[in-house]
Parts: sequence; C-alpha cells; structure tokens
Amino acid sequence: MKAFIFLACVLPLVWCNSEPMKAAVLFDKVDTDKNDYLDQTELDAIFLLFDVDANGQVTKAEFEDDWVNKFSLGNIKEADALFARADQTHDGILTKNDLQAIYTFFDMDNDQKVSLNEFLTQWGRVTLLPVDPVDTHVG
Ligand SMILES: [Ca+2]
Ligand SMILES: [Ca+2]
Ligand SMILES: [Ca+2]
Repeated sequence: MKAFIFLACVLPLVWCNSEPMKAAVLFDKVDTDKNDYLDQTELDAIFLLFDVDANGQVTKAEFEDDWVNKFSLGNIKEADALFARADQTHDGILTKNDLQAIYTFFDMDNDQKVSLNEFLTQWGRVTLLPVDPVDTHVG
C-alpha cells in the first residue's frame, strides 16, 4: 500500500493525500484500456470492487467496511454519503440498476464517456461533506 501511494504521488498531481488524488488514482486504476475515459464497464468496476462476495450486489455493510478498512478511502461518514448517492433505487443495496444511473450522473456532457475532469468534479460533489471539527486532529 505504501508503494502504491508513493507511485501515485510521483505522478504530476499536486494533491497527494487529498480527495482529488484518491479519485485520480481510482480513475487510473479502473481505466483499463488507458484511453483517459471511463466507459460504463470501467466505471462499474469501481463499485464492483466493493462486492466482496461477488454476488452482483454491494450491501451498505460491505461498502462501509471496504471504504474504511480495505481501501482506506475515508471515514464511515463519507462511505455513508457516497453509498446514499450511489443507491439510486433506494433499496439499500448497489446493483446493476444503480450503476446505469451512476454513469449518467458522472457523464456530465452526455457523450457516453466519463473524462477525468467529469470524474473529479462529480466525485468531489458526492464526497465533500461538512467537516466535523473534532475530526480535524490526526491521532
Ligand atoms: Ca477507458
Ligand atoms: Ca439500489
Ligand atoms: Ca462525458
């Protein structure tokens, strides 16, 4: 994991350890054909990362646990906020039915491709939360 973060930080990105850096790393990780755009399959892969038992459904518990513990993407509040946004069908699980709507959400100009810019913009919108003042101290 340390090597992974180091690699991310030597990329020409100024936001190491910031939310956009994490999002950019995720983007690069799932852009499997390296064409700098995410198609539906590639974007779906982000959410399928969280499908621990590979049954095509991501429960809130799976999502929270992986977000916080496995991928260290943030705290449980961020996980909850993102899950709530991602669960477009409001049934408490993420499935294919949600992924289509998620793709539409990310594809701001409707050209059927999600650019890094679109991804960072929308990722910021779903993960930016009011910061709890007691959480600002590391420790
Ligand atoms: Ca791609
Ligand atoms: Ca759902
Ligand atoms: Ca687009």
